[in-house]
Amino acid sequence: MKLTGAQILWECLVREGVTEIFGYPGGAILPAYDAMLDYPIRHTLVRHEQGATHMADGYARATGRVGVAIATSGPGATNMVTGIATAMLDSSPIVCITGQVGSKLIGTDAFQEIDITGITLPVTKHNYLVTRAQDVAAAVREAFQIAQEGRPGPVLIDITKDAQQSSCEFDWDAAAPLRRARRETPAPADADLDRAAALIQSAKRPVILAGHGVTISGAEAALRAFAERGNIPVAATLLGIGGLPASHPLNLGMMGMHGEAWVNIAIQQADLLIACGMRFDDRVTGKLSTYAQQAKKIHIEIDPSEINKNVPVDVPLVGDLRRVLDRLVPRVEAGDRRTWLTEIQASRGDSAVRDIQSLPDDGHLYAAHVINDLWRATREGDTIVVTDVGQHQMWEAQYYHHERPRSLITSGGLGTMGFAVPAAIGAKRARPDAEVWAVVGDGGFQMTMCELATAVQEGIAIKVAIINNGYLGMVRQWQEFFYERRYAATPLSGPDFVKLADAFGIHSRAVAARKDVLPAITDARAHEGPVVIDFRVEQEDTVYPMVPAGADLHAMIRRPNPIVETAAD
Ligand SMILES: Cc1cc2nc3c(=O)[nH]c(=O)nc-3n(C[C@H](O)[C@H](O)[C@H](O)COP(=O)(O)OP(=O)(O)OC[C@H]3O[C@@H](n4cnc5c(N)ncnc54)[C@H](O)[C@@H]3O)c2cc1C
Ligand SMILES: Cc1ncc(C[n+]2csc(CCOP(=O)(O)OP(=O)(O)O)c2C)c(N)n1
Ligand SMILES: [Mg+2]
Repeated sequence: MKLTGAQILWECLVREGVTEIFGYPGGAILPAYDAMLDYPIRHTLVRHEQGATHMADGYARATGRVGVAIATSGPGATNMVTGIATAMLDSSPIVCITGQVGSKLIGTDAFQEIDITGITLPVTKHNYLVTRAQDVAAAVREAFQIAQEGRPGPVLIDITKDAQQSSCEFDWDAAAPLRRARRETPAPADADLDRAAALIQSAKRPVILAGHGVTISGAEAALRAFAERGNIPVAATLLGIGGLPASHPLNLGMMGMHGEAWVNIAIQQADLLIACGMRFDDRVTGKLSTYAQQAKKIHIEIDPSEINKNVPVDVPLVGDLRRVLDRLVPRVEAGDRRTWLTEIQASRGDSAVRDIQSLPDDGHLYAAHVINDLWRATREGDTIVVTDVGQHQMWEAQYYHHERPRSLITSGGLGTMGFAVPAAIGAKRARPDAEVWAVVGDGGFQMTMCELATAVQEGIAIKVAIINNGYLGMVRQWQEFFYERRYAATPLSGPDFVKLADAFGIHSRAVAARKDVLPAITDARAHEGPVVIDFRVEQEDTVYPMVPAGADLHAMIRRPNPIVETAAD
């Protein structure tokens, strides 16, 4: 059958199972937009192409399926770069499609011509410049395979206008990925699994480090079986949260820069670390030369380039986490680690007295209260929280106790402010039955708040909780600790967010007292459409504990004990 390149694009996307796409039109992608009307795909018109990429990313993280974004050439394409990099750093499978000027014009500085494959080379897993209609199908099929296989990530397909317009014979089967025949997923040898099992057997103070790979590989049940069989406590990275239910007795909580003190102490005292689908980010390890020095290390990881990258390991197990655990767990003998678990429990008690939740009410509204109440109100339901980047992101990780995988969506590696609102829209598109909350700072909200118009136009009922502290709070915190409180460019004003939401046609209210938090959340949940709540929280609150960048993991700055911080602090 003869089709245009534009038709082939949609034909292939539909066959890849795509039903939702996020994008913004323009001249170089117009043939594709025109053809789109004849295919069963719902298009969400964004307000900025960065939003389209974060929506595709939110869609992907909520489901594990590939999210798709589309934009025109030049500025449309460059606006996508931040979202593509965000997906790259967090191993999120998205496919981005951009229009390109006609193939004969390439290299002439034509109107809206930009070398987007060149620009995105370091932030994509792979990218394509397609200049002929007959190459569209193979590029799309291969892109979907590459985005998902092994360690997932973003792929970009740049299609010239003439490739979209000209026609050729469409043959789906002939376009099956050939050049890059599906690579065998690596698998560790039995002997290595036996070595790992022997290390686990002899360990008295082991800790499992659960990362994003747990969810990516669907290894939640295997992880739980592993932990329970060996009686091994589990610490999570920020992106590993939800891999084991927060309420599971072996779940310690988050590790790293803003991880719980008892978790970091346990890691520093461990005699064995079993890293499961995590990449020893610097936010996780602190200073490498003093990181878990007494511990042997087992690293289960699909990407061989991660092995020995930051932390030297004793037994690398390269492969898909779920499959590796399925082979490892039967080799692990039941372990009695009561002494170790009791020791950890003791340091947990020490932290609890410092917790802001346990401190007497001083009349101030703290972000921790807001997050904790949000958790209380939504914990029974099917709730996804999408956070932005900053202090509120860390408080969310500390005070919202996630029971299920994919219930926290957050930008970890690139730390992209402006992520939350569009990613929440994408997550809601992917999981319309779930309740989706964006927890966002007043700074990050102002970066992509234009996407509220998208939510309204498309009827996407996200709930937005602005943690409004009048500061670029996380940077202010660094200035407080490390720059003698010289607050250069961190005090931040904003519009009246309630009036702003009103102008968008969005239900909204402001909350400044602790007693009003739950009623506002209840009201938002009862409201059918999108909602914005402006939580006016303590301005100079601090995320504790904090491992200063590059410091020893155990050298945490702790919340002063037991003094309550005051507004003057
Ligand atoms: C302000 C701020 C503060 C932060 N503070 C902290 C903090 O205190 N603590 C913290 O943990 N993080 C923190 N982060 C996040 C941190 O920067 C990293 O993003 C995070 O630690 C990465 O977690 P990860 O290694 O589990 O996930 P990723 O970076 O997504 O890595 C996943 C790993 O799993 C592997 N993998 C993928 N699929 C599979 C599979 N099928 N089988 C096996 N392996 C697989 C990948 O190859 C990769 O190596 C912070 C971020 C910000 C913005
Ligand atoms: C796009 C982008 N620019 C700058 C930063 C650096 N940065 C990290 S956290 C932060 C402050 C965020 O402020 P806000 O959104 O109000 O959240 P808060 O920390 O106050 O909760 C900044 C500027 C970033 N992560 N992303
Ligand atoms: Mg702020």
